[in-house]
Amino acid sequence: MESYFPQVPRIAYEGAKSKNPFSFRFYNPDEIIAGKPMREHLRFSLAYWHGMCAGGNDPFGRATMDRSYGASDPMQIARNKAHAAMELMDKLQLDFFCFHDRDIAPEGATLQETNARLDEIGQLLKELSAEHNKRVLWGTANLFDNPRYMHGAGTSCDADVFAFAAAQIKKALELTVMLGGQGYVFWGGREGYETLLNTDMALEQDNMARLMHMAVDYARSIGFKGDFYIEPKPKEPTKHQYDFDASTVLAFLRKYGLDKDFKLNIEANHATLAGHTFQHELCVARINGALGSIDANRGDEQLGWDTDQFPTNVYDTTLCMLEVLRAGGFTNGGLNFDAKLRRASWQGEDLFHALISGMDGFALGLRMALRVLEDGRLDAFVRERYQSFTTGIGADIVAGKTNLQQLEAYALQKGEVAPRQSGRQEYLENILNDILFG
Ligand code: XLS
Ligand code: CA
Ligand code: CA
Repeated sequence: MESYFPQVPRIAYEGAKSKNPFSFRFYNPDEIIAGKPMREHLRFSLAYWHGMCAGGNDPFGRATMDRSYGASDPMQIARNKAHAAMELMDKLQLDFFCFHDRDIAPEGATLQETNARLDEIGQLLKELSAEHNKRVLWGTANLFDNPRYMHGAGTSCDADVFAFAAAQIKKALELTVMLGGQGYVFWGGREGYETLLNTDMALEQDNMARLMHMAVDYARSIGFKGDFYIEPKPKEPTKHQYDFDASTVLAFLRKYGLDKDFKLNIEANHATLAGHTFQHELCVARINGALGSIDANRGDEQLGWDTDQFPTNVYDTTLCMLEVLRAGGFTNGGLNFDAKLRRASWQGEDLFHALISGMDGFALGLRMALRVLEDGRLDAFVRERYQSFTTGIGADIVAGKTNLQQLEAYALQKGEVAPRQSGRQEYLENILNDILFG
């Protein structure tokens, strides 16, 4: 069989001392830690769009990477790309992939032609996935690239565009189900606004919810058992995106009665664009029972846009995996590398270096998060900090047994109250370093 990455061997675990760039130093897929294999804790996924399609183009320049897979006809490129994706995933021991409809097959001149192309490549991916033992983590529809979506898709001012988007979602759901997908993502590409001077925000949000309800109804009717996700992002491409952050999305889901079917897909770079830490967004999702899946990447501290870099910051991966462990691990979700190569990393092997760095970054994060839990000092500190809510008046407050009159009586009798503890942030940060590096 033709190889698309002949220069790269299968990547195996060689341990932390390995200097072989084509090896894992921390990711040992079948190693059992905390009761299950690392691959089940992490559920790594290839993002088809970045991994197989993105060419390194930016607003100032054309593609620097060749993504033609030895073909020139767009459908032949799509077929070869599917084979190349399997080779890449096999070599990296990746079990899952995520895709947009437009990543796997090029749009045709009509919706009929586009759907026929999707049928062909969908069938090919189904056969290849069975042969290579790959699964779809989640599917989605690209409702932002085509100019028809310049005003949004589910939030467009044009009902015909809304209908077209619905048709695209229907097909993307069918593909997701056909490929055994365990999730379906709504990322509000252009679902937001540039100016309120031309925007009926109420109608746009009502319509978005209508579209999501239709998607749930249809998906369940064709046997989709997985989770729907909304992926929060505050801005870019629109000035304001309706799915601003985890809290905003939770309020939307509850307002429209979608919270039973939807969880959140939290992306690191989107969290920081919203002015939060990655850990904050994960924590908001977790404490609301809505931590579904994760788009694993990172931003750049000096840049205010979505740089989608591969995640190598071990503090971030550790704190992320702590949230995942506290949530009880993934069910249908996983860690999808929604990350792209820098424009100048253009050679075939660069994608492997990038994915190895991300996979090892998260494997190390998982190992460190488990160390944090085993060490116990951080958890013990937090427990102790809220100790006053476990007895006496605190326990009554938590049990819902108090009212303002009783608390006033308590306070009057108590007199002035002074804080009893220090927050000890610096001490705790040092403990974290001790756990990681000590
Ligand atoms: C873009 C988003 C997008 C979604 C899928 O910023 O991250 O790639 O994950 O449409
Ligand atoms: Ca994403
Ligand atoms: Ca992103």
